[in-house]
Order: sequence, then structure tokens, then C-alpha cells
Amino acid sequence: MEDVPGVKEALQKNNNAAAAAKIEENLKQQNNIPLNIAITGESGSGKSTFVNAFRGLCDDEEGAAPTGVVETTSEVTEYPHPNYPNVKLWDLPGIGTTKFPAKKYLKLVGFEKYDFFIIISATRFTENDVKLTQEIQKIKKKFYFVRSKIDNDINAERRKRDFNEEKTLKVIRDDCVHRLRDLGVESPQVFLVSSFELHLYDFSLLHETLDRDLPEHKRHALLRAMPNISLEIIDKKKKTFKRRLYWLSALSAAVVAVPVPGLSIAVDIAVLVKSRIEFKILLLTYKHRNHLRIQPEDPLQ
Ligand SMILES: Nc1nc2c(ncn2[C@@H]2O[C@H](COP(=O)(O)OP(=O)(O)O)[C@@H](O)[C@H]2O)c(=O)[nH]1
Ligand SMILES: [Mg+2]
Repeated sequence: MEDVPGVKEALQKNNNAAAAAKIEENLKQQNNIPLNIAITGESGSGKSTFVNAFRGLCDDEEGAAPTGVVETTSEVTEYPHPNYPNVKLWDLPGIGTTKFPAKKYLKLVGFEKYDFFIIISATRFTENDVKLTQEIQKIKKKFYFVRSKIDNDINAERRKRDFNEEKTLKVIRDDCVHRLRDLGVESPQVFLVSSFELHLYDFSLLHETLDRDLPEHKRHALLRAMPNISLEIIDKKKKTFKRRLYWLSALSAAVVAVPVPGLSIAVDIAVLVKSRIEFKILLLTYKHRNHLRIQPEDPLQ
């Protein structure tokens, strides 16, 4: 079990109240760690659809980013995650328009606040996408390339008699990588994604990569906001959930032992009970969807 800073010291001094306060502070902090993800790319590349899929919303749901064949985003729009509002996806306007010329783009979209950038392209990455990566490199922020609408490519290729999904994906990936290299991007990493089917292709790999690159405290924020698209993600969530529950029980035990004025754990516990139920449902749905014949397990076992 990970340590909460200051708890051991407080307990060694027999100061339960101080230990409880440290635990509560730490639990609250975990809820409030900001993570700002910038989604950029040309108009029509699938930015808004990606934002919605990441937040677990359908495109026509209330609070979803507007999407469509003629929709263009001409402003920076903020979309907080419905359950974890500290995680925000920012739907950015396309680079290279008169309103957002490449040179001034990062300044105009307020680059400082983003933890990293996801650059989306539905076909080939363009000169503008590359200009943007060059500017992002200058400010030393991370960026990732997403080649979107892979379901369309696969469906079109499927009509051919010698269709092979793996080969098709490799051709698309190699093509993007070569193009980005030709445009001057060193060792580009490209993730093939369908926002209609996040559980397929490279979305999980994108998460793994972000998870590796992010600082520890931001990783938790990302994981909690991730859509439940694979057993790995569900399993990782289960682990952090158990850790949180452990500290909450420690906190409630400390409060019972020495009542500490001003400590409010009731709300947090209600949230945990609710998420425990949600957890079970999502696990069952996931298994059902993937035709896994696994008995539903208690997420806390
Ligand atoms: N087949 C498919 N279509 C997509 C995908 N992502 C976006 N689209 C469609 O592409 C069009 C433009 O998407 P939108 O998200 O509005 O693009 P934006 O202008 O970059 O925000 C819409 O009709 C979407 O339904 C995808 O992963 N697969
Ligand atoms: Mg849009």
C-alpha cells in the first residue's frame, strides 16, 4: 500500500488527529489534480467525436461536443469529464486558418495550461500539423499523433479479396510515420483510433504511452477518467479504488478513535459505495460485450 506523506510520523507521535487530517488532505488532493488534454488537428478530422468518446458520451447527448460533416470549431472549447471534472479535454480550433495562423496558434489557444497535445488527422498529417509539432517542441510539451476514423479504412479494405487487417493497419501506420518523418518529425509515434470503437486498434496503447509519460500524480487523474475499454484499464482502476478505500477506512477508524472536528468522510464514503456498484455493472457489461464467460467478481476482492 502506498504511503500517504506525514501519516507515519503523526502516528509515531500518537497523534491520530494529525494522521487523519493528512489522510483526508491527500484523498481530497487526488480528487483535484488537474489534467488538461489539448485535442487539435484540422477541421473534420474527428476532434469533437474523439472528445465525446473519451468522456464516454454519445455525440448527441447533452453536454457532448457538437460534431458533424460541416461543423467547425472556431473557438477553444473546454469539456470537463462528466465524473472527474478536474480532467478536461480542450477541443481546439484547426491550425492555419486566418483567425489562427500557425505562428500565433499556440499563444492564441493558451498553450501553457495543457499537459499534452493530441494531434488528430483523418487522412494524412499536414504541413500545418507539423508546424504545430515544431512549435510544441519549442515549448517542451509532449504531443501524440492520432490517425482517426480507422473503422472507415478497415471497412473499405475489407471489400478486397486478400484483406488482412493487421497488414492494412501496418500500411496506414507506416504511411503516417513516413510522412511525418519526411516533414521533419523525428521518430513519430502514431496511434490508429476509431472513436466509434475505442476498444479496437491503438487507443489502449495510447493510454499506456500517456501513462508512462505522465508524472505519477497525473497518472491517477488520467486513469480515473479513462473510458472502460479493456480489462487492463478496469483492473488498474480496481487497484487505485482499493487503495482509496483502504485510506478511507483508515481515516474513518481514526475519526472514530478520536473525533476530529471538521472531518467529513460521510460524503466520500457514499461516493465510494456508488462507484462500487457502478464498478460491478461496468465489469458485467464489459464481459457481456466481449462474450467473456467469467463470473462477476466483487471489485473489492
Ligand atoms: N467512421 C468514423 N467517423 C468519424 C470518426 N470520428 C469522427 N467521425 C465523423 O467525422 C465527421 C467530423 O467529425 P468531428 O468530430 O465533427 O470533426 P472535428 O471538426 O475535427 O471536430 C463527423 O461526421 C463524425 O461522425 C471515427 O472514428 N469513425
Ligand atoms: Mg469539432
